[in-house]
Amino acid sequence: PAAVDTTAIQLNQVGYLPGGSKWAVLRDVAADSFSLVDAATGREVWHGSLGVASSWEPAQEKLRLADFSAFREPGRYRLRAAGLPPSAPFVIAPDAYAALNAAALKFYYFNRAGMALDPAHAGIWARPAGHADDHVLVHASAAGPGRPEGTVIAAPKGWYDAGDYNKYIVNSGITVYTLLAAYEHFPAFFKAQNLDIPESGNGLPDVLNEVLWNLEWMLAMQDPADGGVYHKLTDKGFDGIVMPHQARHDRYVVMKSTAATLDFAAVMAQASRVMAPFEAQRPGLSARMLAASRRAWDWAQAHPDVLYRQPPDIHTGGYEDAKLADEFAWAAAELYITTRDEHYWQSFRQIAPRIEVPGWPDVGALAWVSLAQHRERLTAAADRPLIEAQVRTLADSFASRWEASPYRVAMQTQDFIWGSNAVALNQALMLIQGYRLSGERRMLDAAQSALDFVLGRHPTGYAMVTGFGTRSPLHPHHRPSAAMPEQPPVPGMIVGGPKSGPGDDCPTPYPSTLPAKAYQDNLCSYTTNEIAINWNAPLVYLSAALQSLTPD
Ligand code: 9MR
Repeated sequence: PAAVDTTAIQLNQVGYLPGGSKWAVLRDVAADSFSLVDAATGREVWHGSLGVASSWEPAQEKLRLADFSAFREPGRYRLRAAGLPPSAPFVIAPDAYAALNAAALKFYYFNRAGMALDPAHAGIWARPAGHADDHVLVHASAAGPGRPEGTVIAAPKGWYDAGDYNKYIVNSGITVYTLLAAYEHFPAFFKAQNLDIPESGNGLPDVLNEVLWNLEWMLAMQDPADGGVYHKLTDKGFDGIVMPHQARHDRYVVMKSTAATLDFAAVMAQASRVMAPFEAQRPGLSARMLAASRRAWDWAQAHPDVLYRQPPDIHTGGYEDAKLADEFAWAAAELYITTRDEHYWQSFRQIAPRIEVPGWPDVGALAWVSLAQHRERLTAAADRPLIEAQVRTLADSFASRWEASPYRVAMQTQDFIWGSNAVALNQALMLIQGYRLSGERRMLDAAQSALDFVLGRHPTGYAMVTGFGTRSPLHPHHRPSAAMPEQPPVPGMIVGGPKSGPGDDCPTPYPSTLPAKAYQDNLCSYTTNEIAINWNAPLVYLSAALQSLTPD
């Protein structure tokens, strides 16, 4: 347990950028003012007034806000107010999120399937290779004329999805998209970054090196006979708490689904344009990705409504999505941007998906984000005002929620679903798009607040990323971390976060049933304390965005 009470004064336990907005939340405080003190000497460096008392519905605490945005001096500080224990220490630094970003990306290396993690790159988290996936069986549900049931295929590499050891195309889709979008939007930031992974220094930015590990697996998930894409590569059931190399059950590819095939089409089109300038490093790869994307698109046209249905003998994650219009629109948009072929624009325009916070079942926003990013290079058919208006309207709605929030976050009660931390981060991803289009400072500030939220300006008092902040999860639902109990958990992983509804996964009770407080740092809590590739990706995006966009 942390020596400081991180719930009395809730703030970003990692820190703030000098020119960024800086907020803290104080619980049950009688004083009307607060001060910032130097963490080493205790000397007061700044003081300010607290806002009026209010309550935030998802946490129901009596709280007051402290705004110290005007204080910009780099250093290490604590916040104090009469009657409360001092806050956790935090920094103000021009590179406040650089280490966080690198760790959040390096998590993907730690979650690689099919590779031994050597001590030179993995340090104390080194481990033998697991899941070579060079002998994968075609499940009955995936059988086709070219590949009857039991056919052996190879689909190596890829990332484990989460705390489990399975690999799912739908969740890989939004994850790869978000990481590639981070690179497309902030190339200078990533070109300067070295993650110290085995490929570092090979002429590709490390973010691309890492994403290629998963893209290569995804390519192997397409049936060469017809272009359809398997929904997942999985064991029949979840493994126990063992290291990857100790998990030796048979592996299967299960069903082809329209959602998986369209998500594949979207990210292969995107990856094709991202890889185009790297022909020298990876000859032919960009063209191969585009061809794979087109074939997947064509399969989905011929099979527009194949929903994933879990076969009775398969018990791992489902990623079942019954609403496919957004997947069609997203694939169409990415193919349009990459090929400039207007028939894909027409397909997108016919659907014009509703824009809402992105998530694995809701990918429509990803299409709008990509179109906005590439708006100057689209053909004449594209409706630029519509594209900009869609993105700005959603970002504006989150900024308005943030302004009206007693807690200064866009999050509301209904947002505390499974993976609430990633909901906050994906709202911020949309706020960043709004800021990039409009230059409206409140959108940047609202995005900053989402990062603050997951890093400790949170009713639980947790910085939700392993290894960061004063009080962070020590027992994430992550098999390799749990199977190495003598080590701290793998760093840089964001946990799912509190979730409304009865938490019945643990024998130990949740500390609260309130939506923003129903969280426990316990291995059993797969509903609130698991980690996942799709939750880390917007953390990578947002930390790079704030680091790149916040004025000095
Ligand atoms: O993130 C997924 C969440 O939206 C679903 O409600 C939940 C239950 O189906 O599954 C989550 O995804 C899990 C996946 O099915 C298996 N690997 C771990 C994922 C994170 O918990």
